Amino acid sequence: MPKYHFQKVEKKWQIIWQKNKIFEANDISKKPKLYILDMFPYPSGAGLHVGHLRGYTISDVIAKKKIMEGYNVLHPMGWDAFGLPAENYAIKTGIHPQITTQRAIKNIKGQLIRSGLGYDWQREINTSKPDYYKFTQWVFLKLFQANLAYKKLAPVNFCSCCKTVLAREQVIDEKCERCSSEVEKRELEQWFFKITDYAERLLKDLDKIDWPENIKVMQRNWIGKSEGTVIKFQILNFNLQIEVFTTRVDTIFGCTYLVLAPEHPIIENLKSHILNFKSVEKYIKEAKKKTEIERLAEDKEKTGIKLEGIFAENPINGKKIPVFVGDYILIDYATGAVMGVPAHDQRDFIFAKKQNLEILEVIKPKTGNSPFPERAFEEDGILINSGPFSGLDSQRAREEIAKYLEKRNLGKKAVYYKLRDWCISRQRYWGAPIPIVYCSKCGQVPVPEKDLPVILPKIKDFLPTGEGKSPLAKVKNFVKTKCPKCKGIAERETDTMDTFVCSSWYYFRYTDPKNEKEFASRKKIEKWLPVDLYIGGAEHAVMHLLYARFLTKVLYDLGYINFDEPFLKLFNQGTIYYKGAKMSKSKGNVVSPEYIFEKYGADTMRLYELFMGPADQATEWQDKGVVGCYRFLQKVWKLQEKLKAQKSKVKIESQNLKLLHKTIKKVTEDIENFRFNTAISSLMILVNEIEKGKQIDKKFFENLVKLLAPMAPHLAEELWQKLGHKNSIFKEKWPKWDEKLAKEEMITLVIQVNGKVRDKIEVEASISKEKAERLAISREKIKKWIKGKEIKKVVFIPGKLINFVI
Ligand code: ANZ
Ligand code: ZN
Repeated sequence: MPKYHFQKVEKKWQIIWQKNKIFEANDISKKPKLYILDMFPYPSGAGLHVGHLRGYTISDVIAKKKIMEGYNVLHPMGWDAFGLPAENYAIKTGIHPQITTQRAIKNIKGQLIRSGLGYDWQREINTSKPDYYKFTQWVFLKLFQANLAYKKLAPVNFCSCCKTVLAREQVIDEKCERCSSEVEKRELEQWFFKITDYAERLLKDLDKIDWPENIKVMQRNWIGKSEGTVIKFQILNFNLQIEVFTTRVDTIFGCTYLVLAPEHPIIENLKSHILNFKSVEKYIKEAKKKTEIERLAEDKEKTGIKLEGIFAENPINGKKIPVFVGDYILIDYATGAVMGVPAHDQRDFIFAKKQNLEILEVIKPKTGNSPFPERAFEEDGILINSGPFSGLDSQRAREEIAKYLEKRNLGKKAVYYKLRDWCISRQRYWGAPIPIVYCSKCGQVPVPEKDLPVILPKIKDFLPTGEGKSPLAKVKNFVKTKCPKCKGIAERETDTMDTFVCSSWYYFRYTDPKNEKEFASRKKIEKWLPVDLYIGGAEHAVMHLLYARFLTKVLYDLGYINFDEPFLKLFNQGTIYYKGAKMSKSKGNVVSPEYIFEKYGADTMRLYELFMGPADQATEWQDKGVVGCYRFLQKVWKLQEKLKAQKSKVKIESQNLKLLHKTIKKVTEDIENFRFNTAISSLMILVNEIEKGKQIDKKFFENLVKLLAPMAPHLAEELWQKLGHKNSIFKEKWPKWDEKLAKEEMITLVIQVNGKVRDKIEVEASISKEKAERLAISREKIKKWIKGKEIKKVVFIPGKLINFVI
């Protein structure tokens, strides 16, 4: 029997698909549209390993099935080509990032094509090309014009090894995400996008999208909405006030001191009256060096220094209280000052013990005992020692006290968000230049749209400078320019944009990738967007996914688009592990797709990626599993040989027909619900069944091939051709099932206790032992017999009876 020569066959179909535009989207077709999007990769020199291919395989199977179901599918791919990984790789090898990126793209594109992934390569985009970043710069201008982009001096997280500013998200455990060096705090002029203006909408609109709950929770936490009260504390003997923000105004009678952030401006005003200012100044200087994460770390001691000679007044009872500076108070959250309530906040409790401050209990638990005075009692309860508010419960007290303060103009309700504005400045070469010009007369002048793109000059010396300046600052003929307004001599901004800006709008560009005038035409945007299904790794839970949502809302507000959420449905594929660790180049435990292509073929790889476990769960790659999938495909191939050798036409036996329709139903629904592994299992059962029969029905076999096509497209095409068809199988209709035939047969299951019939139930014929047991135990008639008794054994005869031995 001739073997299946997958290598030749796979190559052959990859060429035919490309030539016949089988997987290209149609801008004018009247068929219902579907936009299925993968998170685009950054072109790393290392290429892809089989772990990367899991998500791509999943989206590809869905896209292919949807094409067969009659949808006009947009399934594009491109390159997130700017940024640190590409640049670091270039720095390491000494070759210009443009060249290394180009090489990496060529390599990865080859890997994707060899995987049989059906992308519309006509729409390929590359964020590092001028025709793309022209519109990244346009996006910047739109935000600038809308007052959503601004520059300010800001303390930033700086990595002295990568020589660049890092976003808050790129700092992990006080270390740089990329190189693991310690992160420092520095003050630099930075560009920001005002994402904080959108905090409430970013939060609220999570309710209208179909995303995994864990990702929504992460976004909610990241946005961090907090409702509370701002209270004004008078500074004694000065006409100055300190505003604090608290979520626990019910504890105000227990406030025995205040703490200010080291950067709080009032310290400067009080300078000459602070008796120990020298020590205070020293403390502040030290604090500014630390990173935010260091300052907030739970396990770190909360330090502070008293402002000698300064006192404030608690507005609720006129109590005179001391004021401290403490580095665990952040200047850029809420008001940058807090009231200390040591009896009801553990952090304050430790602080007060250390500083020998008064600790006043003002909340008792409703029931049970308080952990106070061993530690702070942090929950809601009943107020005590709180004047007229004593006896109220915390929630009521918060309302009443807020009202009381508000009436006297001493406080008001307030809402704050943890979310910060998005710092988009990078002092790096490999990014889109920020389209701003500085003129001594006109100040910050945006580059006019007609002058875009501001081309990133091709330079040899692309190493970071380390002074907090971009390498572009060294390129004289880039920096020197004319002011767009007054035509006088001016200088360009030399920072480039965070690559998350490039990837915050790329899904628009696929709809109209060659448009030179607009980021995408309105017509094409409205044809394709929003994205119906977005697939990628859960590591993008906050940054990319939040920035993309933000940008979509901005473009919506500016009237460019008519929807305000970019991704209707999100799916995160599970991580692949190998030899006990997450598969990754740095751990040295990668399986290269090339190895699988050569030895087993792309279809085997695809099938295994899908079969290895539930698609959204982490799974271990097993070499044995790959072999199993390979054998399965060979078996399917052999069926075709058998069919060919057979002379007479056969009719399918009715049992098999039922199985076929059940399988069609199952595979269809399973793919719809990302249950690829069970879809494949049912195909395996079907194949075994066909194999058992003496003869094979052609129509029957054709249906099997169609069901297999999205997962093993090369084999399916080849079989389809061998079955005598001229067209690609992806031009065929997805099989339909007959509900009557697909219906589970029902049987009467007898339930016995100690061999005596006690009940009967109608169940599906294929019921498992576990399910039968669960059902049987829940029956009233059975409960009566087994209640309080130990079940020693359960006998199950499929399709007939279940017997409990007690
Ligand atoms: C008094 C109090 C008593 C507090 C108590 C808590 C418990 P969220 O918004 O949920 O994180 N806080 C306010 N501003 C701060 C800043 N800039 N830096 C550090 N901490 C700050 O919690 C708000 C609470 O965090 C506020 O409520 C304040 O401490 C602290 F029994 O005020 B609380
Ligand atoms: Zn000017």
